[in-house]
Amino acid sequence: MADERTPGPGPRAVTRRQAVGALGLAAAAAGAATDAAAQARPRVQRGEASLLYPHESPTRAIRDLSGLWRFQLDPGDRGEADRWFETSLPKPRHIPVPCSWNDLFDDARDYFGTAWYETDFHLDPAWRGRRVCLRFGSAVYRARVWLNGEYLGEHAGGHLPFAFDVTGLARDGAANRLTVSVENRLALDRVPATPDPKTSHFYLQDYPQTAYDFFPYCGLHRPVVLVATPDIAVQDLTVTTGFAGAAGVVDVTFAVNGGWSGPASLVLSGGPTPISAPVEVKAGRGVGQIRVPAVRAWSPEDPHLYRLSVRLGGGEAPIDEYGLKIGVRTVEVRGSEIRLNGKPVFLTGFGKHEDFPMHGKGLDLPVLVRDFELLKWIGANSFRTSHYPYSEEAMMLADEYGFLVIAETPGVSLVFSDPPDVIEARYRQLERALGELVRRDRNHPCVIFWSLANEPIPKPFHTTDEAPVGAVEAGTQFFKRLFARARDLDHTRPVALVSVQNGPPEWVGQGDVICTNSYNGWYAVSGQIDEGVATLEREIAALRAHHGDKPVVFTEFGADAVAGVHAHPSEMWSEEYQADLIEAYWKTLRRHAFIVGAHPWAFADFKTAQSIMRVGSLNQKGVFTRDRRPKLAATRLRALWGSSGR
Ligand code: GCB
Repeated sequence: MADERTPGPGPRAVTRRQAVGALGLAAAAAGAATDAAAQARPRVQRGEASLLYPHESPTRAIRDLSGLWRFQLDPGDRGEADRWFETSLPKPRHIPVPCSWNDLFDDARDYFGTAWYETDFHLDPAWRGRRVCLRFGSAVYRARVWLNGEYLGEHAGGHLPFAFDVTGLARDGAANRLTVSVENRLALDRVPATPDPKTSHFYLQDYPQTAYDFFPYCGLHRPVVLVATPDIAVQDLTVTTGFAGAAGVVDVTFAVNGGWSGPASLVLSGGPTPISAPVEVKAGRGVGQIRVPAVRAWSPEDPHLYRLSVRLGGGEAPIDEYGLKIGVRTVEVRGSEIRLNGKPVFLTGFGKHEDFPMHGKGLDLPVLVRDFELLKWIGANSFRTSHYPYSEEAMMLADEYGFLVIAETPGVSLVFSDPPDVIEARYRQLERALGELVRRDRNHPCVIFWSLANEPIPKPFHTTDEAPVGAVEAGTQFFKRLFARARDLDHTRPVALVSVQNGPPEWVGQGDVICTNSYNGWYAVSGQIDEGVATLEREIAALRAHHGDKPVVFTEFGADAVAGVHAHPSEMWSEEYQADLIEAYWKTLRRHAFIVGAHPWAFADFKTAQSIMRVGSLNQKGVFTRDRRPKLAATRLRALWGSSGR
């Protein structure tokens, strides 16, 4: 959520009175004819912005501000002191939004400081008298926002939406200037963190040095939109689903701003006939239930979605209407099984990345659709949002395609040999991100469990340091708190974290599902697939010994393959070696009933920092190339996963 408490140096705090006053001035400027109508309506006061995905409805409209914005790097951090938000950027160039800045400008590829974005917009005159919010899909890492020179607030962490109520601040009948500073310093106390070369002794240097294995793309990565709603509107919504015999049960809780009370209704369509249920909203809270006879349960085989609308008011024309697509399904862990709608599932699929040349991590709808088509082609039923929350568009499309999604926080490569105050700062950031993630994605049927972190480690990889005494215990306590928080936020889904080579068991064992990454035949026992498999068998036995009958998912395994490199007999870096190793892993994992998922790493090659480990600054463990051409492993997997295509 946008943090509006941090005041900007210089910008004035906006009080509610000023906001209302601004609307009054704008209305005067707009002319006498419209004045009469505007004044007949009650004035809308600024309040808290809703984070709900901005779907349009008969009462709601959006304006997408995507396009070419003005952009300026600020290596000397002059912008705030020189009040660029009050004037205009002194020497701007053009940048597309959404997009990462790194692949566009030669001087910006390795720029990890502050950059400024600016655009202008006019409000739709039809929006007069309505609540207007400004919503960002995500900004990596920290964004500070001004509208017409007024400071709105900031958001840190990236990958998740934030919004501001700009009612009255956005001028009606005149141009508005929106200014955003985005800063992405690679820092020790952030999530994800960058290790401090002064305190860690690396035997492998990367540039830029990160603790994680993907390029730290930065910028306004997802759409920025204006949302117009009625003054009284649905503010937040939680949907949970279950079954009662052949019927589906849809429980809905929603919040209405301003503590509103009054009649409302829920309407579910997508079955033979629409079903509605009345709800009495009291003090801003509505609770209702819909029973769906002969329900079509959501599953990968039949990803049927119903449309749920919440309508406020008792008359013909709703005061507000908010609608979204939902699926009716249950997820649970029973013994060694993950059950979807009561039946065990086996997860085939991959860890992925949001990554493509030029766009970087910017929302790229063509790539998104192509990826999902290829996932279907290869016979995947699932993927993990490694190693951060993906776009809301990706989650909606996963609902439509019927993919089972392991939704991951940005908690990648947390290192527990770092100082306690640093670990605590990361905890606070990660807990905040987890809350934002659950709030954003909890209504998606595709999300089958949460992953709280990927590969937390007692000491950084590629260092000669010893893990200090207490590092494992520090992690145990950290994850105790985080698991408790996750279960508190959502009691309807399992929670896990993804470990590497099984460990430490005290951390991963707190999960409902045991997830592990395993690189025998590559980083360990390099070049020897048979030996790698023997080591894998020992790992599997150890997992069983540590974690009883909990279900296990192998969330990563694989090998780099440079497309076009061949070898017989197969050897490392060739397409054959990658395909053989993945096949050997797959066959081994399938022999153990408590292993309920196998995700080779990765779906496609992706950009990384420069290092002697990464030819062409790419991780080449993709079974598709970065431009999505299949390697030998893709056709091998397609045969193993028995895909019939689409
Ligand atoms: C891992 C990480 C992943 C890396 C991968 C690799 O264990 O989770 O982010 O890209 O290994 O290829 O090294």
